[in-house]
Amino acid sequence: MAAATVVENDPTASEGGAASFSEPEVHSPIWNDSQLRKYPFQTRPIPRLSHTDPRAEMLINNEEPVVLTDTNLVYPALQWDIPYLQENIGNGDFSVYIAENHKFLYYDEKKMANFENFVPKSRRIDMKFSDFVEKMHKTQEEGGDERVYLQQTLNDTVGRKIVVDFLGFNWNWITKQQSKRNWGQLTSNLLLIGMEGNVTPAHYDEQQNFFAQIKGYKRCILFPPDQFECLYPFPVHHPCDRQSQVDFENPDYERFPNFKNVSGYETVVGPGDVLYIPMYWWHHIESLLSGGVTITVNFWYKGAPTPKRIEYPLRAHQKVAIMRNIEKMLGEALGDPHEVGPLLNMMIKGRYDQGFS
Ligand SMILES: O=C(O)CCC(=O)C(=O)O
Repeated sequence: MAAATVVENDPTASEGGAASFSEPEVHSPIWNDSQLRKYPFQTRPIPRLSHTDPRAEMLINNEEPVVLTDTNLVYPALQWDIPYLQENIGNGDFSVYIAENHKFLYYDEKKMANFENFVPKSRRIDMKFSDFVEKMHKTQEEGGDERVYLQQTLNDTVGRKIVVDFLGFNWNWITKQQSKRNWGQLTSNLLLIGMEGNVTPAHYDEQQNFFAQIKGYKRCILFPPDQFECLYPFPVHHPCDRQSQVDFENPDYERFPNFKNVSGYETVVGPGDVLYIPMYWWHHIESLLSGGVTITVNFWYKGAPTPKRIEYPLRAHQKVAIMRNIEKMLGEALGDPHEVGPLLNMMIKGRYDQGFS
């Protein structure tokens, strides 16, 4: 699997297609290239490993992505489908995003006051689960561009069977992962129920993530934090903070020339797979085309506290954290987020952007 444009579902690879460290196994293909969107950059496969393989431990320790194929992390949830959830998920409210097309660019509603001209391309509506299912079926039948995506933190409104399934997750394994690396608390489990073809555009999170696939197949393209310059995140005060400004399907190379140098890692996860998405790693996630509904539950953990002794040179993700803090401090000091850019430009232009003789 060398390029995002020529990804092959290698039938000799372990289930899901992406070959790397795995022993050859014979499986009939479960997805094919035609179900993957086409992008103009190269990728390498993310290793697929058993959770008992020492190489998997090493990758997580180094904060590099890996797909774990046999954690049983969400084993009881592998029976979840729309009818089962409709029966058992309870009568709580669910956040459902409705987008004008397949791209669900996240935005922080709290930051919308900073950018009054910002017009989101999706809207969030709270609805009951049965209304979501009805809306999803209707959207599918209509066959237009509009899509829906349920993204709701699991909470105590869920029914008894879901609670029992949740308690049956492999907490033993995941809690060991957390404590071994001195990660902070589990902050949330986000339940994602998406339509085929839905895309979550590239962004990074400030949390460690075990991304557990339950139903259907998702292609996950990741970029390390040192590709910040290729991915052009929105300013910190913008509602789309942490999201790339680049439209992968139609990149504007004049505005974003370094996007030509971007190079990723990718995999397709299926039921039972758990992808480790390290904190500050960019991720673009798409439910396969013509692949049916997808269901995922993620496990977001706070990162480890800053070590008492800082080691130099700093790592790329630490520099990203520094840049974020500078943007935030300047926004506060200047009293207006719109003054951050001009001040940074004044500080840099002709001084730090030309090299020194
Ligand atoms: O699955 C998706 O569409 C997005 C999930 C995501 O961005 C995350 O778990 O951090």
